[in-house]
Amino acid sequence: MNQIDIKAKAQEVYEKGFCVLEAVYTEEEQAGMRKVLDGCWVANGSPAMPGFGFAIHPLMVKAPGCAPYFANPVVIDAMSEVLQDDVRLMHAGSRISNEDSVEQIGWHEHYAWDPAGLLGRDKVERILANIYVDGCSEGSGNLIVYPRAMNDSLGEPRGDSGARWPGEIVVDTPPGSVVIFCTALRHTAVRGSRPGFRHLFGGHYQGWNYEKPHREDNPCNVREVERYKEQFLRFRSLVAKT
Ligand SMILES: O=C(O)CCC(=O)C(=O)O
Ligand SMILES: [Fe+2]
Repeated sequence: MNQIDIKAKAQEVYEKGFCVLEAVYTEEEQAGMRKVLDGCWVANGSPAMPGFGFAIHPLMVKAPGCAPYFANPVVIDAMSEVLQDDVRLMHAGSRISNEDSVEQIGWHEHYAWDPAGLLGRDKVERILANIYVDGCSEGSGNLIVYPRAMNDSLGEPRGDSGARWPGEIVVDTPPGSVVIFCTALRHTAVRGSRPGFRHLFGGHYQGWNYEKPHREDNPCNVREVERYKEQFLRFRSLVAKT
């Protein structure tokens, strides 16, 4: 874990839109994350998962037990390097899917601001960091991205929403990995060959000094996480100004 070159990872986000932090959560942590997410699914009546799967938003309100897992120092340091600022959690959510879920979700991005802003920007202003509890693989289901450099124009989609695109990159990671990506990175995800749940959760992040609102911002600094803020200072730093 401590061999990860944070600066090189941040550079990858600037050059191709994403980077992978491999296996930054232990097996024990992975089991803990599954327990929290599955508990939320059960508490909601264990619904079937056609289409996109089971979405949990806002995660901090519906599954506050996820909060401690946001406090991963390697992930926070890498995000800080990308954002060139202290890191603030702006949105938290989860997607659980299984063999009943759609074979491929539609290609999309999360930029939401005027795409003209991409051309002249001097840093990546907002990122996602997805925790792939079960990894991203042929078995568990890959994340697929269309690479972009920081100042590339958003441009038109490279194909149909539900198709595979020439030039795409299939992301493959072991369990407990995190993928950090620019909100402007187009991505999709495919169903795995293995039956069972695929657990994903994570957040959108901005620097504390970059206050631009975004349509996906959701409440993170909520009553449900008060206890975790006291217990986990790195988590606190994500949701409360120090
Ligand atoms: O399921 C995935 O790997 C990606 C889900 C997604 O679109 C996202 O987290 O923004
Ligand atoms: Fe997405």
